[in-house]
Amino acid sequence: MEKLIITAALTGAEVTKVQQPNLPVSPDEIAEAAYACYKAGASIVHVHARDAEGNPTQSYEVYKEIKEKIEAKCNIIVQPSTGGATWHTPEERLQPVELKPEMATLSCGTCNFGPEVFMNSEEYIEKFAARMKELGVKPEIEVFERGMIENAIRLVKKGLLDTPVHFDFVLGVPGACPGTPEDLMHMVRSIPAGSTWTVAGIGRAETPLAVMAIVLGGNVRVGFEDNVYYEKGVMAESNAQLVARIVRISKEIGREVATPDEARKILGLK
Ligand code: KMH
Ligand code: ZN
Repeated sequence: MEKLIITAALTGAEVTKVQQPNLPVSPDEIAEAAYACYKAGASIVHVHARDAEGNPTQSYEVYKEIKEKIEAKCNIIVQPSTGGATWHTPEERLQPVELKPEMATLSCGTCNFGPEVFMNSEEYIEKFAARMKELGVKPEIEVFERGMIENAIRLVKKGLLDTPVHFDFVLGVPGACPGTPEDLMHMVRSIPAGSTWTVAGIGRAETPLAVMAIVLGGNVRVGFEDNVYYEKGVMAESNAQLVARIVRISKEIGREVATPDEARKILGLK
């Protein structure tokens, strides 16, 4: 089995400092949190930018600042979001891809997202995929519902997405696919042979689905974007604390954790 790739999803677009006082929001805070997660064992950092008021932004300039600050500290893989917040326009969302990061997320379908709708039309999925391909950015396919896997396979058939595809199953978003073990198994059985995958369990689904992924040969995403608690009723202290728990569990199970360079090899990054 390959070594385990741990992604730290540090900030997200929805969580606030009121909900999680240690949420990293400024570029300096995000870079510091990324470095702490790197030291704890993460090899990818999934980044959402915030503006000076702490609101989600897809600004090229803010992502550039964050990327440069992280890269000055360590060689963790920087994976900006192209999902942004539900109210960002597709043009806004695509901006961080122009920085030519090694990876970026690519949501492959529309779903409810709490009280909102996370809109990803075929037209824009294809535009995002085409631009990522032009710039040599490896997409991580965000899957919130089963049909989104088929949309990714369609991108492959149209020549807009290279294989092997890397999927991220985001399970437990209110309004989209729940985060049960059965749901994860169904997703894992539905992807083309040779694909790589990770799981981001939302809220209380985070740790159980992570354990499944470690055993099944998948990979794990944790962090405040997905879950702000360490256990029921107890806030997590930091993103790195959530990463450290996964490292511990993985070692106990006998699966080693990948460094960023080992993750680059496993994912075929250039
Ligand atoms: N904030 C969500 C609406 C991604 O980063 O690619 C979308 C999201 C997905 O977080
Ligand atoms: Zn995200």
